[in-house]
Amino acid sequence: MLKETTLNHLPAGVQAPQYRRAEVGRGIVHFGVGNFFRAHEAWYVDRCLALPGQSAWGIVGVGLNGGRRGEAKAHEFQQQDGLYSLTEVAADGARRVSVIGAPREYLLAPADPEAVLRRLADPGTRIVSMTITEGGYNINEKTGEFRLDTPAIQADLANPRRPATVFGYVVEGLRRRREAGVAPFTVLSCDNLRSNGHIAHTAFVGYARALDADLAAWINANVTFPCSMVDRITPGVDTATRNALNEASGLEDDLPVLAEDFSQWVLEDRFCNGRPALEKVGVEFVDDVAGYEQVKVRMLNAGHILLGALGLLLGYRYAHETVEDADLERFANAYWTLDAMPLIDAPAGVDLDVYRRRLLSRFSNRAVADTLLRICSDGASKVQVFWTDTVRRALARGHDLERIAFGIAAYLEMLRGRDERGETYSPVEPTLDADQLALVNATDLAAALALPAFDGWRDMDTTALDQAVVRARRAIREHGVRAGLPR
Ligand code: CS2
Repeated sequence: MLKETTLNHLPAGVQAPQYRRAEVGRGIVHFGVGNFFRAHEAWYVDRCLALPGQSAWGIVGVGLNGGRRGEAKAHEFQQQDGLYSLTEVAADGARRVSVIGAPREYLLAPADPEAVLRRLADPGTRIVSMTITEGGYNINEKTGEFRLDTPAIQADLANPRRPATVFGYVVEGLRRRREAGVAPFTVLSCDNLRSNGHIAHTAFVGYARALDADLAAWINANVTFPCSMVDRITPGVDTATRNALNEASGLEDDLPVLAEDFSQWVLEDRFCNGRPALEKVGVEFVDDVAGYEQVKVRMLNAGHILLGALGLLLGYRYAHETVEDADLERFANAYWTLDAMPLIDAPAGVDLDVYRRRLLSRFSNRAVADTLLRICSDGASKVQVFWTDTVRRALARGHDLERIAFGIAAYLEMLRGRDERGETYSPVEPTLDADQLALVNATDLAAALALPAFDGWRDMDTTALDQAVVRARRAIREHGVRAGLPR
């Protein structure tokens, strides 16, 4: 088993943490210790820890979900002393395996909420980062405001000293710091959102305001919420993948992570209480992240869900299969070059066509074996986040809507859970209830356009778009995806 005590005899070819773990502090608390965080932020921080003067920046991981799964995950982390292996694979199959030691501790919030609050209030905690998914910020897309009316937020507002949501925890942690005269921490969103720092600001200050106006004003004045663009394709790890990874590495790791060799992190340098020397390990610090994030979200993420929906309908299950299909590759290229790229304000020095070509090569990485069901999971939130700007600009400029409509149609048809070969699969849509999901099977093919996924452009005149979506859905049903693809 991978543990602190086995670090001295790792199999050949596996790199151990390059620092003394016992000396590593707990400067960062992270909510949402999923595979992406473990392949991205934790990997950057891990390399920082090997540099002189950086030992304060170890990570405390926090899991918010209890239940059997949450408990099992916490148990695995605790058993392995927070250690896990990361396998990075290139498109040509070359791989590198390292043991990541940056996460020093894992706290399961429902099991011990006070331990999490103590950690948040501790002066040693100087950054609170999070990967809580695109849909996790509880923002009403129509108003842009934090939603106070959900049961989870209502419960935290009614009992703010015993919170259960990330908003409740972070704001209670900040309240304790303010009361104790301790400087606040930076709140760092690492989710794929438009202006993720601003959205995090809206969310946390919005929650605090509903609780205590003075505290909200203090947070507003003293806490920083840097924007960031995060990027690394990190597939899910099922039992078969876990076994294959362990077989290849020679490790006995219950929590291995797999990722592509590419990684990018662009950050605004606004940290109110210090930060690790991330610039020394490849993180780019810029004044304005917006352009980088437009490129990433509207090209990679939007392309992902587009190819994901079309691919699932055609009977594919993996990302690389979609770009190996000449029709889908052509369609994705048309979407990027004709719809997405002309509307992106790319930062100086970023060549969108180079970016597009690199995307195709990244998507073709077979060793990553990224599943289309993962890519499309929570599509209702992703469509909203990844497509809204492109759709709004296209509507405003009277731009050709065919490909966009076809993408929306494919997403809706995909939700029906049956591919063109008649095989079924189970789309993962945690935010949609049964009535909403039933809309995709309604006889009225426009009915599903009422889903919140499309709220981002509902205030505009969408008649032409809606009609094109209905036509595309009919074409997909009658002639199949391939025949229906806009030329
Ligand atoms: C994917 C992302 O699930 C998705 O929406 O597009 O997880 C994607 O793999 C990452 O954003 C890559 O950085």
